Amino acid sequence: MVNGSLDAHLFQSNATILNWSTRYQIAIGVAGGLSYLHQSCCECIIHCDVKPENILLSASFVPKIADFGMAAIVGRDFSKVLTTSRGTIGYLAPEWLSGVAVTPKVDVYSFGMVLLEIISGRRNSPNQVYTSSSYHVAFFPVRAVSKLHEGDVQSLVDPQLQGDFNLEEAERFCKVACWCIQDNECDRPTMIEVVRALEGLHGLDMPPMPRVLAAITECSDGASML
Ligand SMILES: *[C@@H]1O[C@H](CO)[C@@H](O)[C@H](O)[C@H]1NC(C)=O
Ligand SMILES: *[C@@H]1O[C@H](CO)[C@@H](O)[C@H](O)[C@H]1NC(C)=O
Ligand SMILES: CC(=O)N[C@H]1CO[C@H](CO)[C@@H](O)[C@@H]1O
Repeated sequence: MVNGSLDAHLFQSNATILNWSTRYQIAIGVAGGLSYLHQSCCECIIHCDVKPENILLSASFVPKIADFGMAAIVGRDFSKVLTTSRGTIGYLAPEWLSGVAVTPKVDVYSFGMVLLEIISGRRNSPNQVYTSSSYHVAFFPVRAVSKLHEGDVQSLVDPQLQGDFNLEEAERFCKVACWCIQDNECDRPTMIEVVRALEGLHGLDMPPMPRVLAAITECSDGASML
């Protein structure tokens, strides 16, 4: 894949900036690929390590999901319990830590995290923000849910695009991403629903704030700040 992996294009300062229509195409392409793995093959395949490093780009920026080293083939009843958690910190669904059977919804969670990174052009990793009296943790996914509720998705989009993006699509993408990263897998859409929602064919309600993520931003003095 001549254009390398998505992380290089999103996060490296020397890379050419991906324009909005390319980001749109990449997001829909990856969602379609995961939807195929989950629902169209004979067995359900869970990738288990969806992240920008594993999304390769062709010359015309068509995405391809790569690295199936952690993938799991599960039966249609999703009863298979994977004994060790697989994947990458920052993209891991909370149920990996609880020892329950994993379902394709772990990929939905990771996809939601990647989608936020496609929108913002930066890593979601939590940053400690110090002020004179205290510190708090700024975590982009939590900010994304708040801003979505405030109707201010504009401020979440990669500033390198200099405002050159489709706001309606950005709002749609942000809403989908925030549903994908819900704590409870039952609240997350399936990848087929994600594709339809990204394309604007399936409307979604306003997603609630995921509590597990919100807890990350709890302030040292007990107050929650953003
Ligand atoms: C950008 O920088 C990285 C290291 O930070 C390097 O590996 C890469 O080859 C550079 N890419 C271009 C297009 O110069
Ligand atoms: C976006 O970037 C792609 C790939 O570089 C290019 O083919 C396309 O014309 C660009 N679209 C716009 C609207 O600038
Ligand atoms: C940004 C970037 O690296 N674009 C390259 C994608 O691949 C095509 C085809 O090889 C190159 O022409 C671009 O420069």
